[in-house]
Amino acid sequence: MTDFVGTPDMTDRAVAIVVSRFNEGVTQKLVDGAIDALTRHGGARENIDVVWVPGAWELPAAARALLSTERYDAIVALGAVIRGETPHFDFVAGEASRGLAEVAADFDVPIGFGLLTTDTLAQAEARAGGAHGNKGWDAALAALEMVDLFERLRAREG
Ligand code: INI
Repeated sequence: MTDFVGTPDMTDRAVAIVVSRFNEGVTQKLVDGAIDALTRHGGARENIDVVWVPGAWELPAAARALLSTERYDAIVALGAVIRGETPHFDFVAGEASRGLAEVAADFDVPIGFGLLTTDTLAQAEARAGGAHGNKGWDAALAALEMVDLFERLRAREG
């Protein structure tokens, strides 16, 4: 039996953070958390690009455009969809999530999922550096772990 587990390590790797401006007070904190996670795990700032889009709906298209450049080992997708502020919450949150999963599968590149979907602004703030941690940090770390895991699995194949 062999266990495979990735170790988050951004040394010599490039990551793009794609983030929505909608609810920017929250999403900027997610970006701060993601950058902190990446740099604490060996990431050089020049290997981190931060790409802003209008809202969560635009995240999958931007992720696809970024991965088409073949410059990145992983993407970290960040946003905040808050139910109280929109009648089309389910469409925006659902399609953004589905779209990101589809892009990750199409390109075989990890996409860390840091899209908050909450009922209230307070719940989103609690997950962006508040009582419930920082989901930007978590998404960045998950993306790095998956990059390393994929590399280990490919090395095993070869
Ligand atoms: N986008 C978000 O990222 N969060 C939201 O809460 C939100 N609300 O409330 O509507 C939201 N809407 C904008 C959407 O993502 C698109 O940017 C817009 O429809 C233009 O395509």
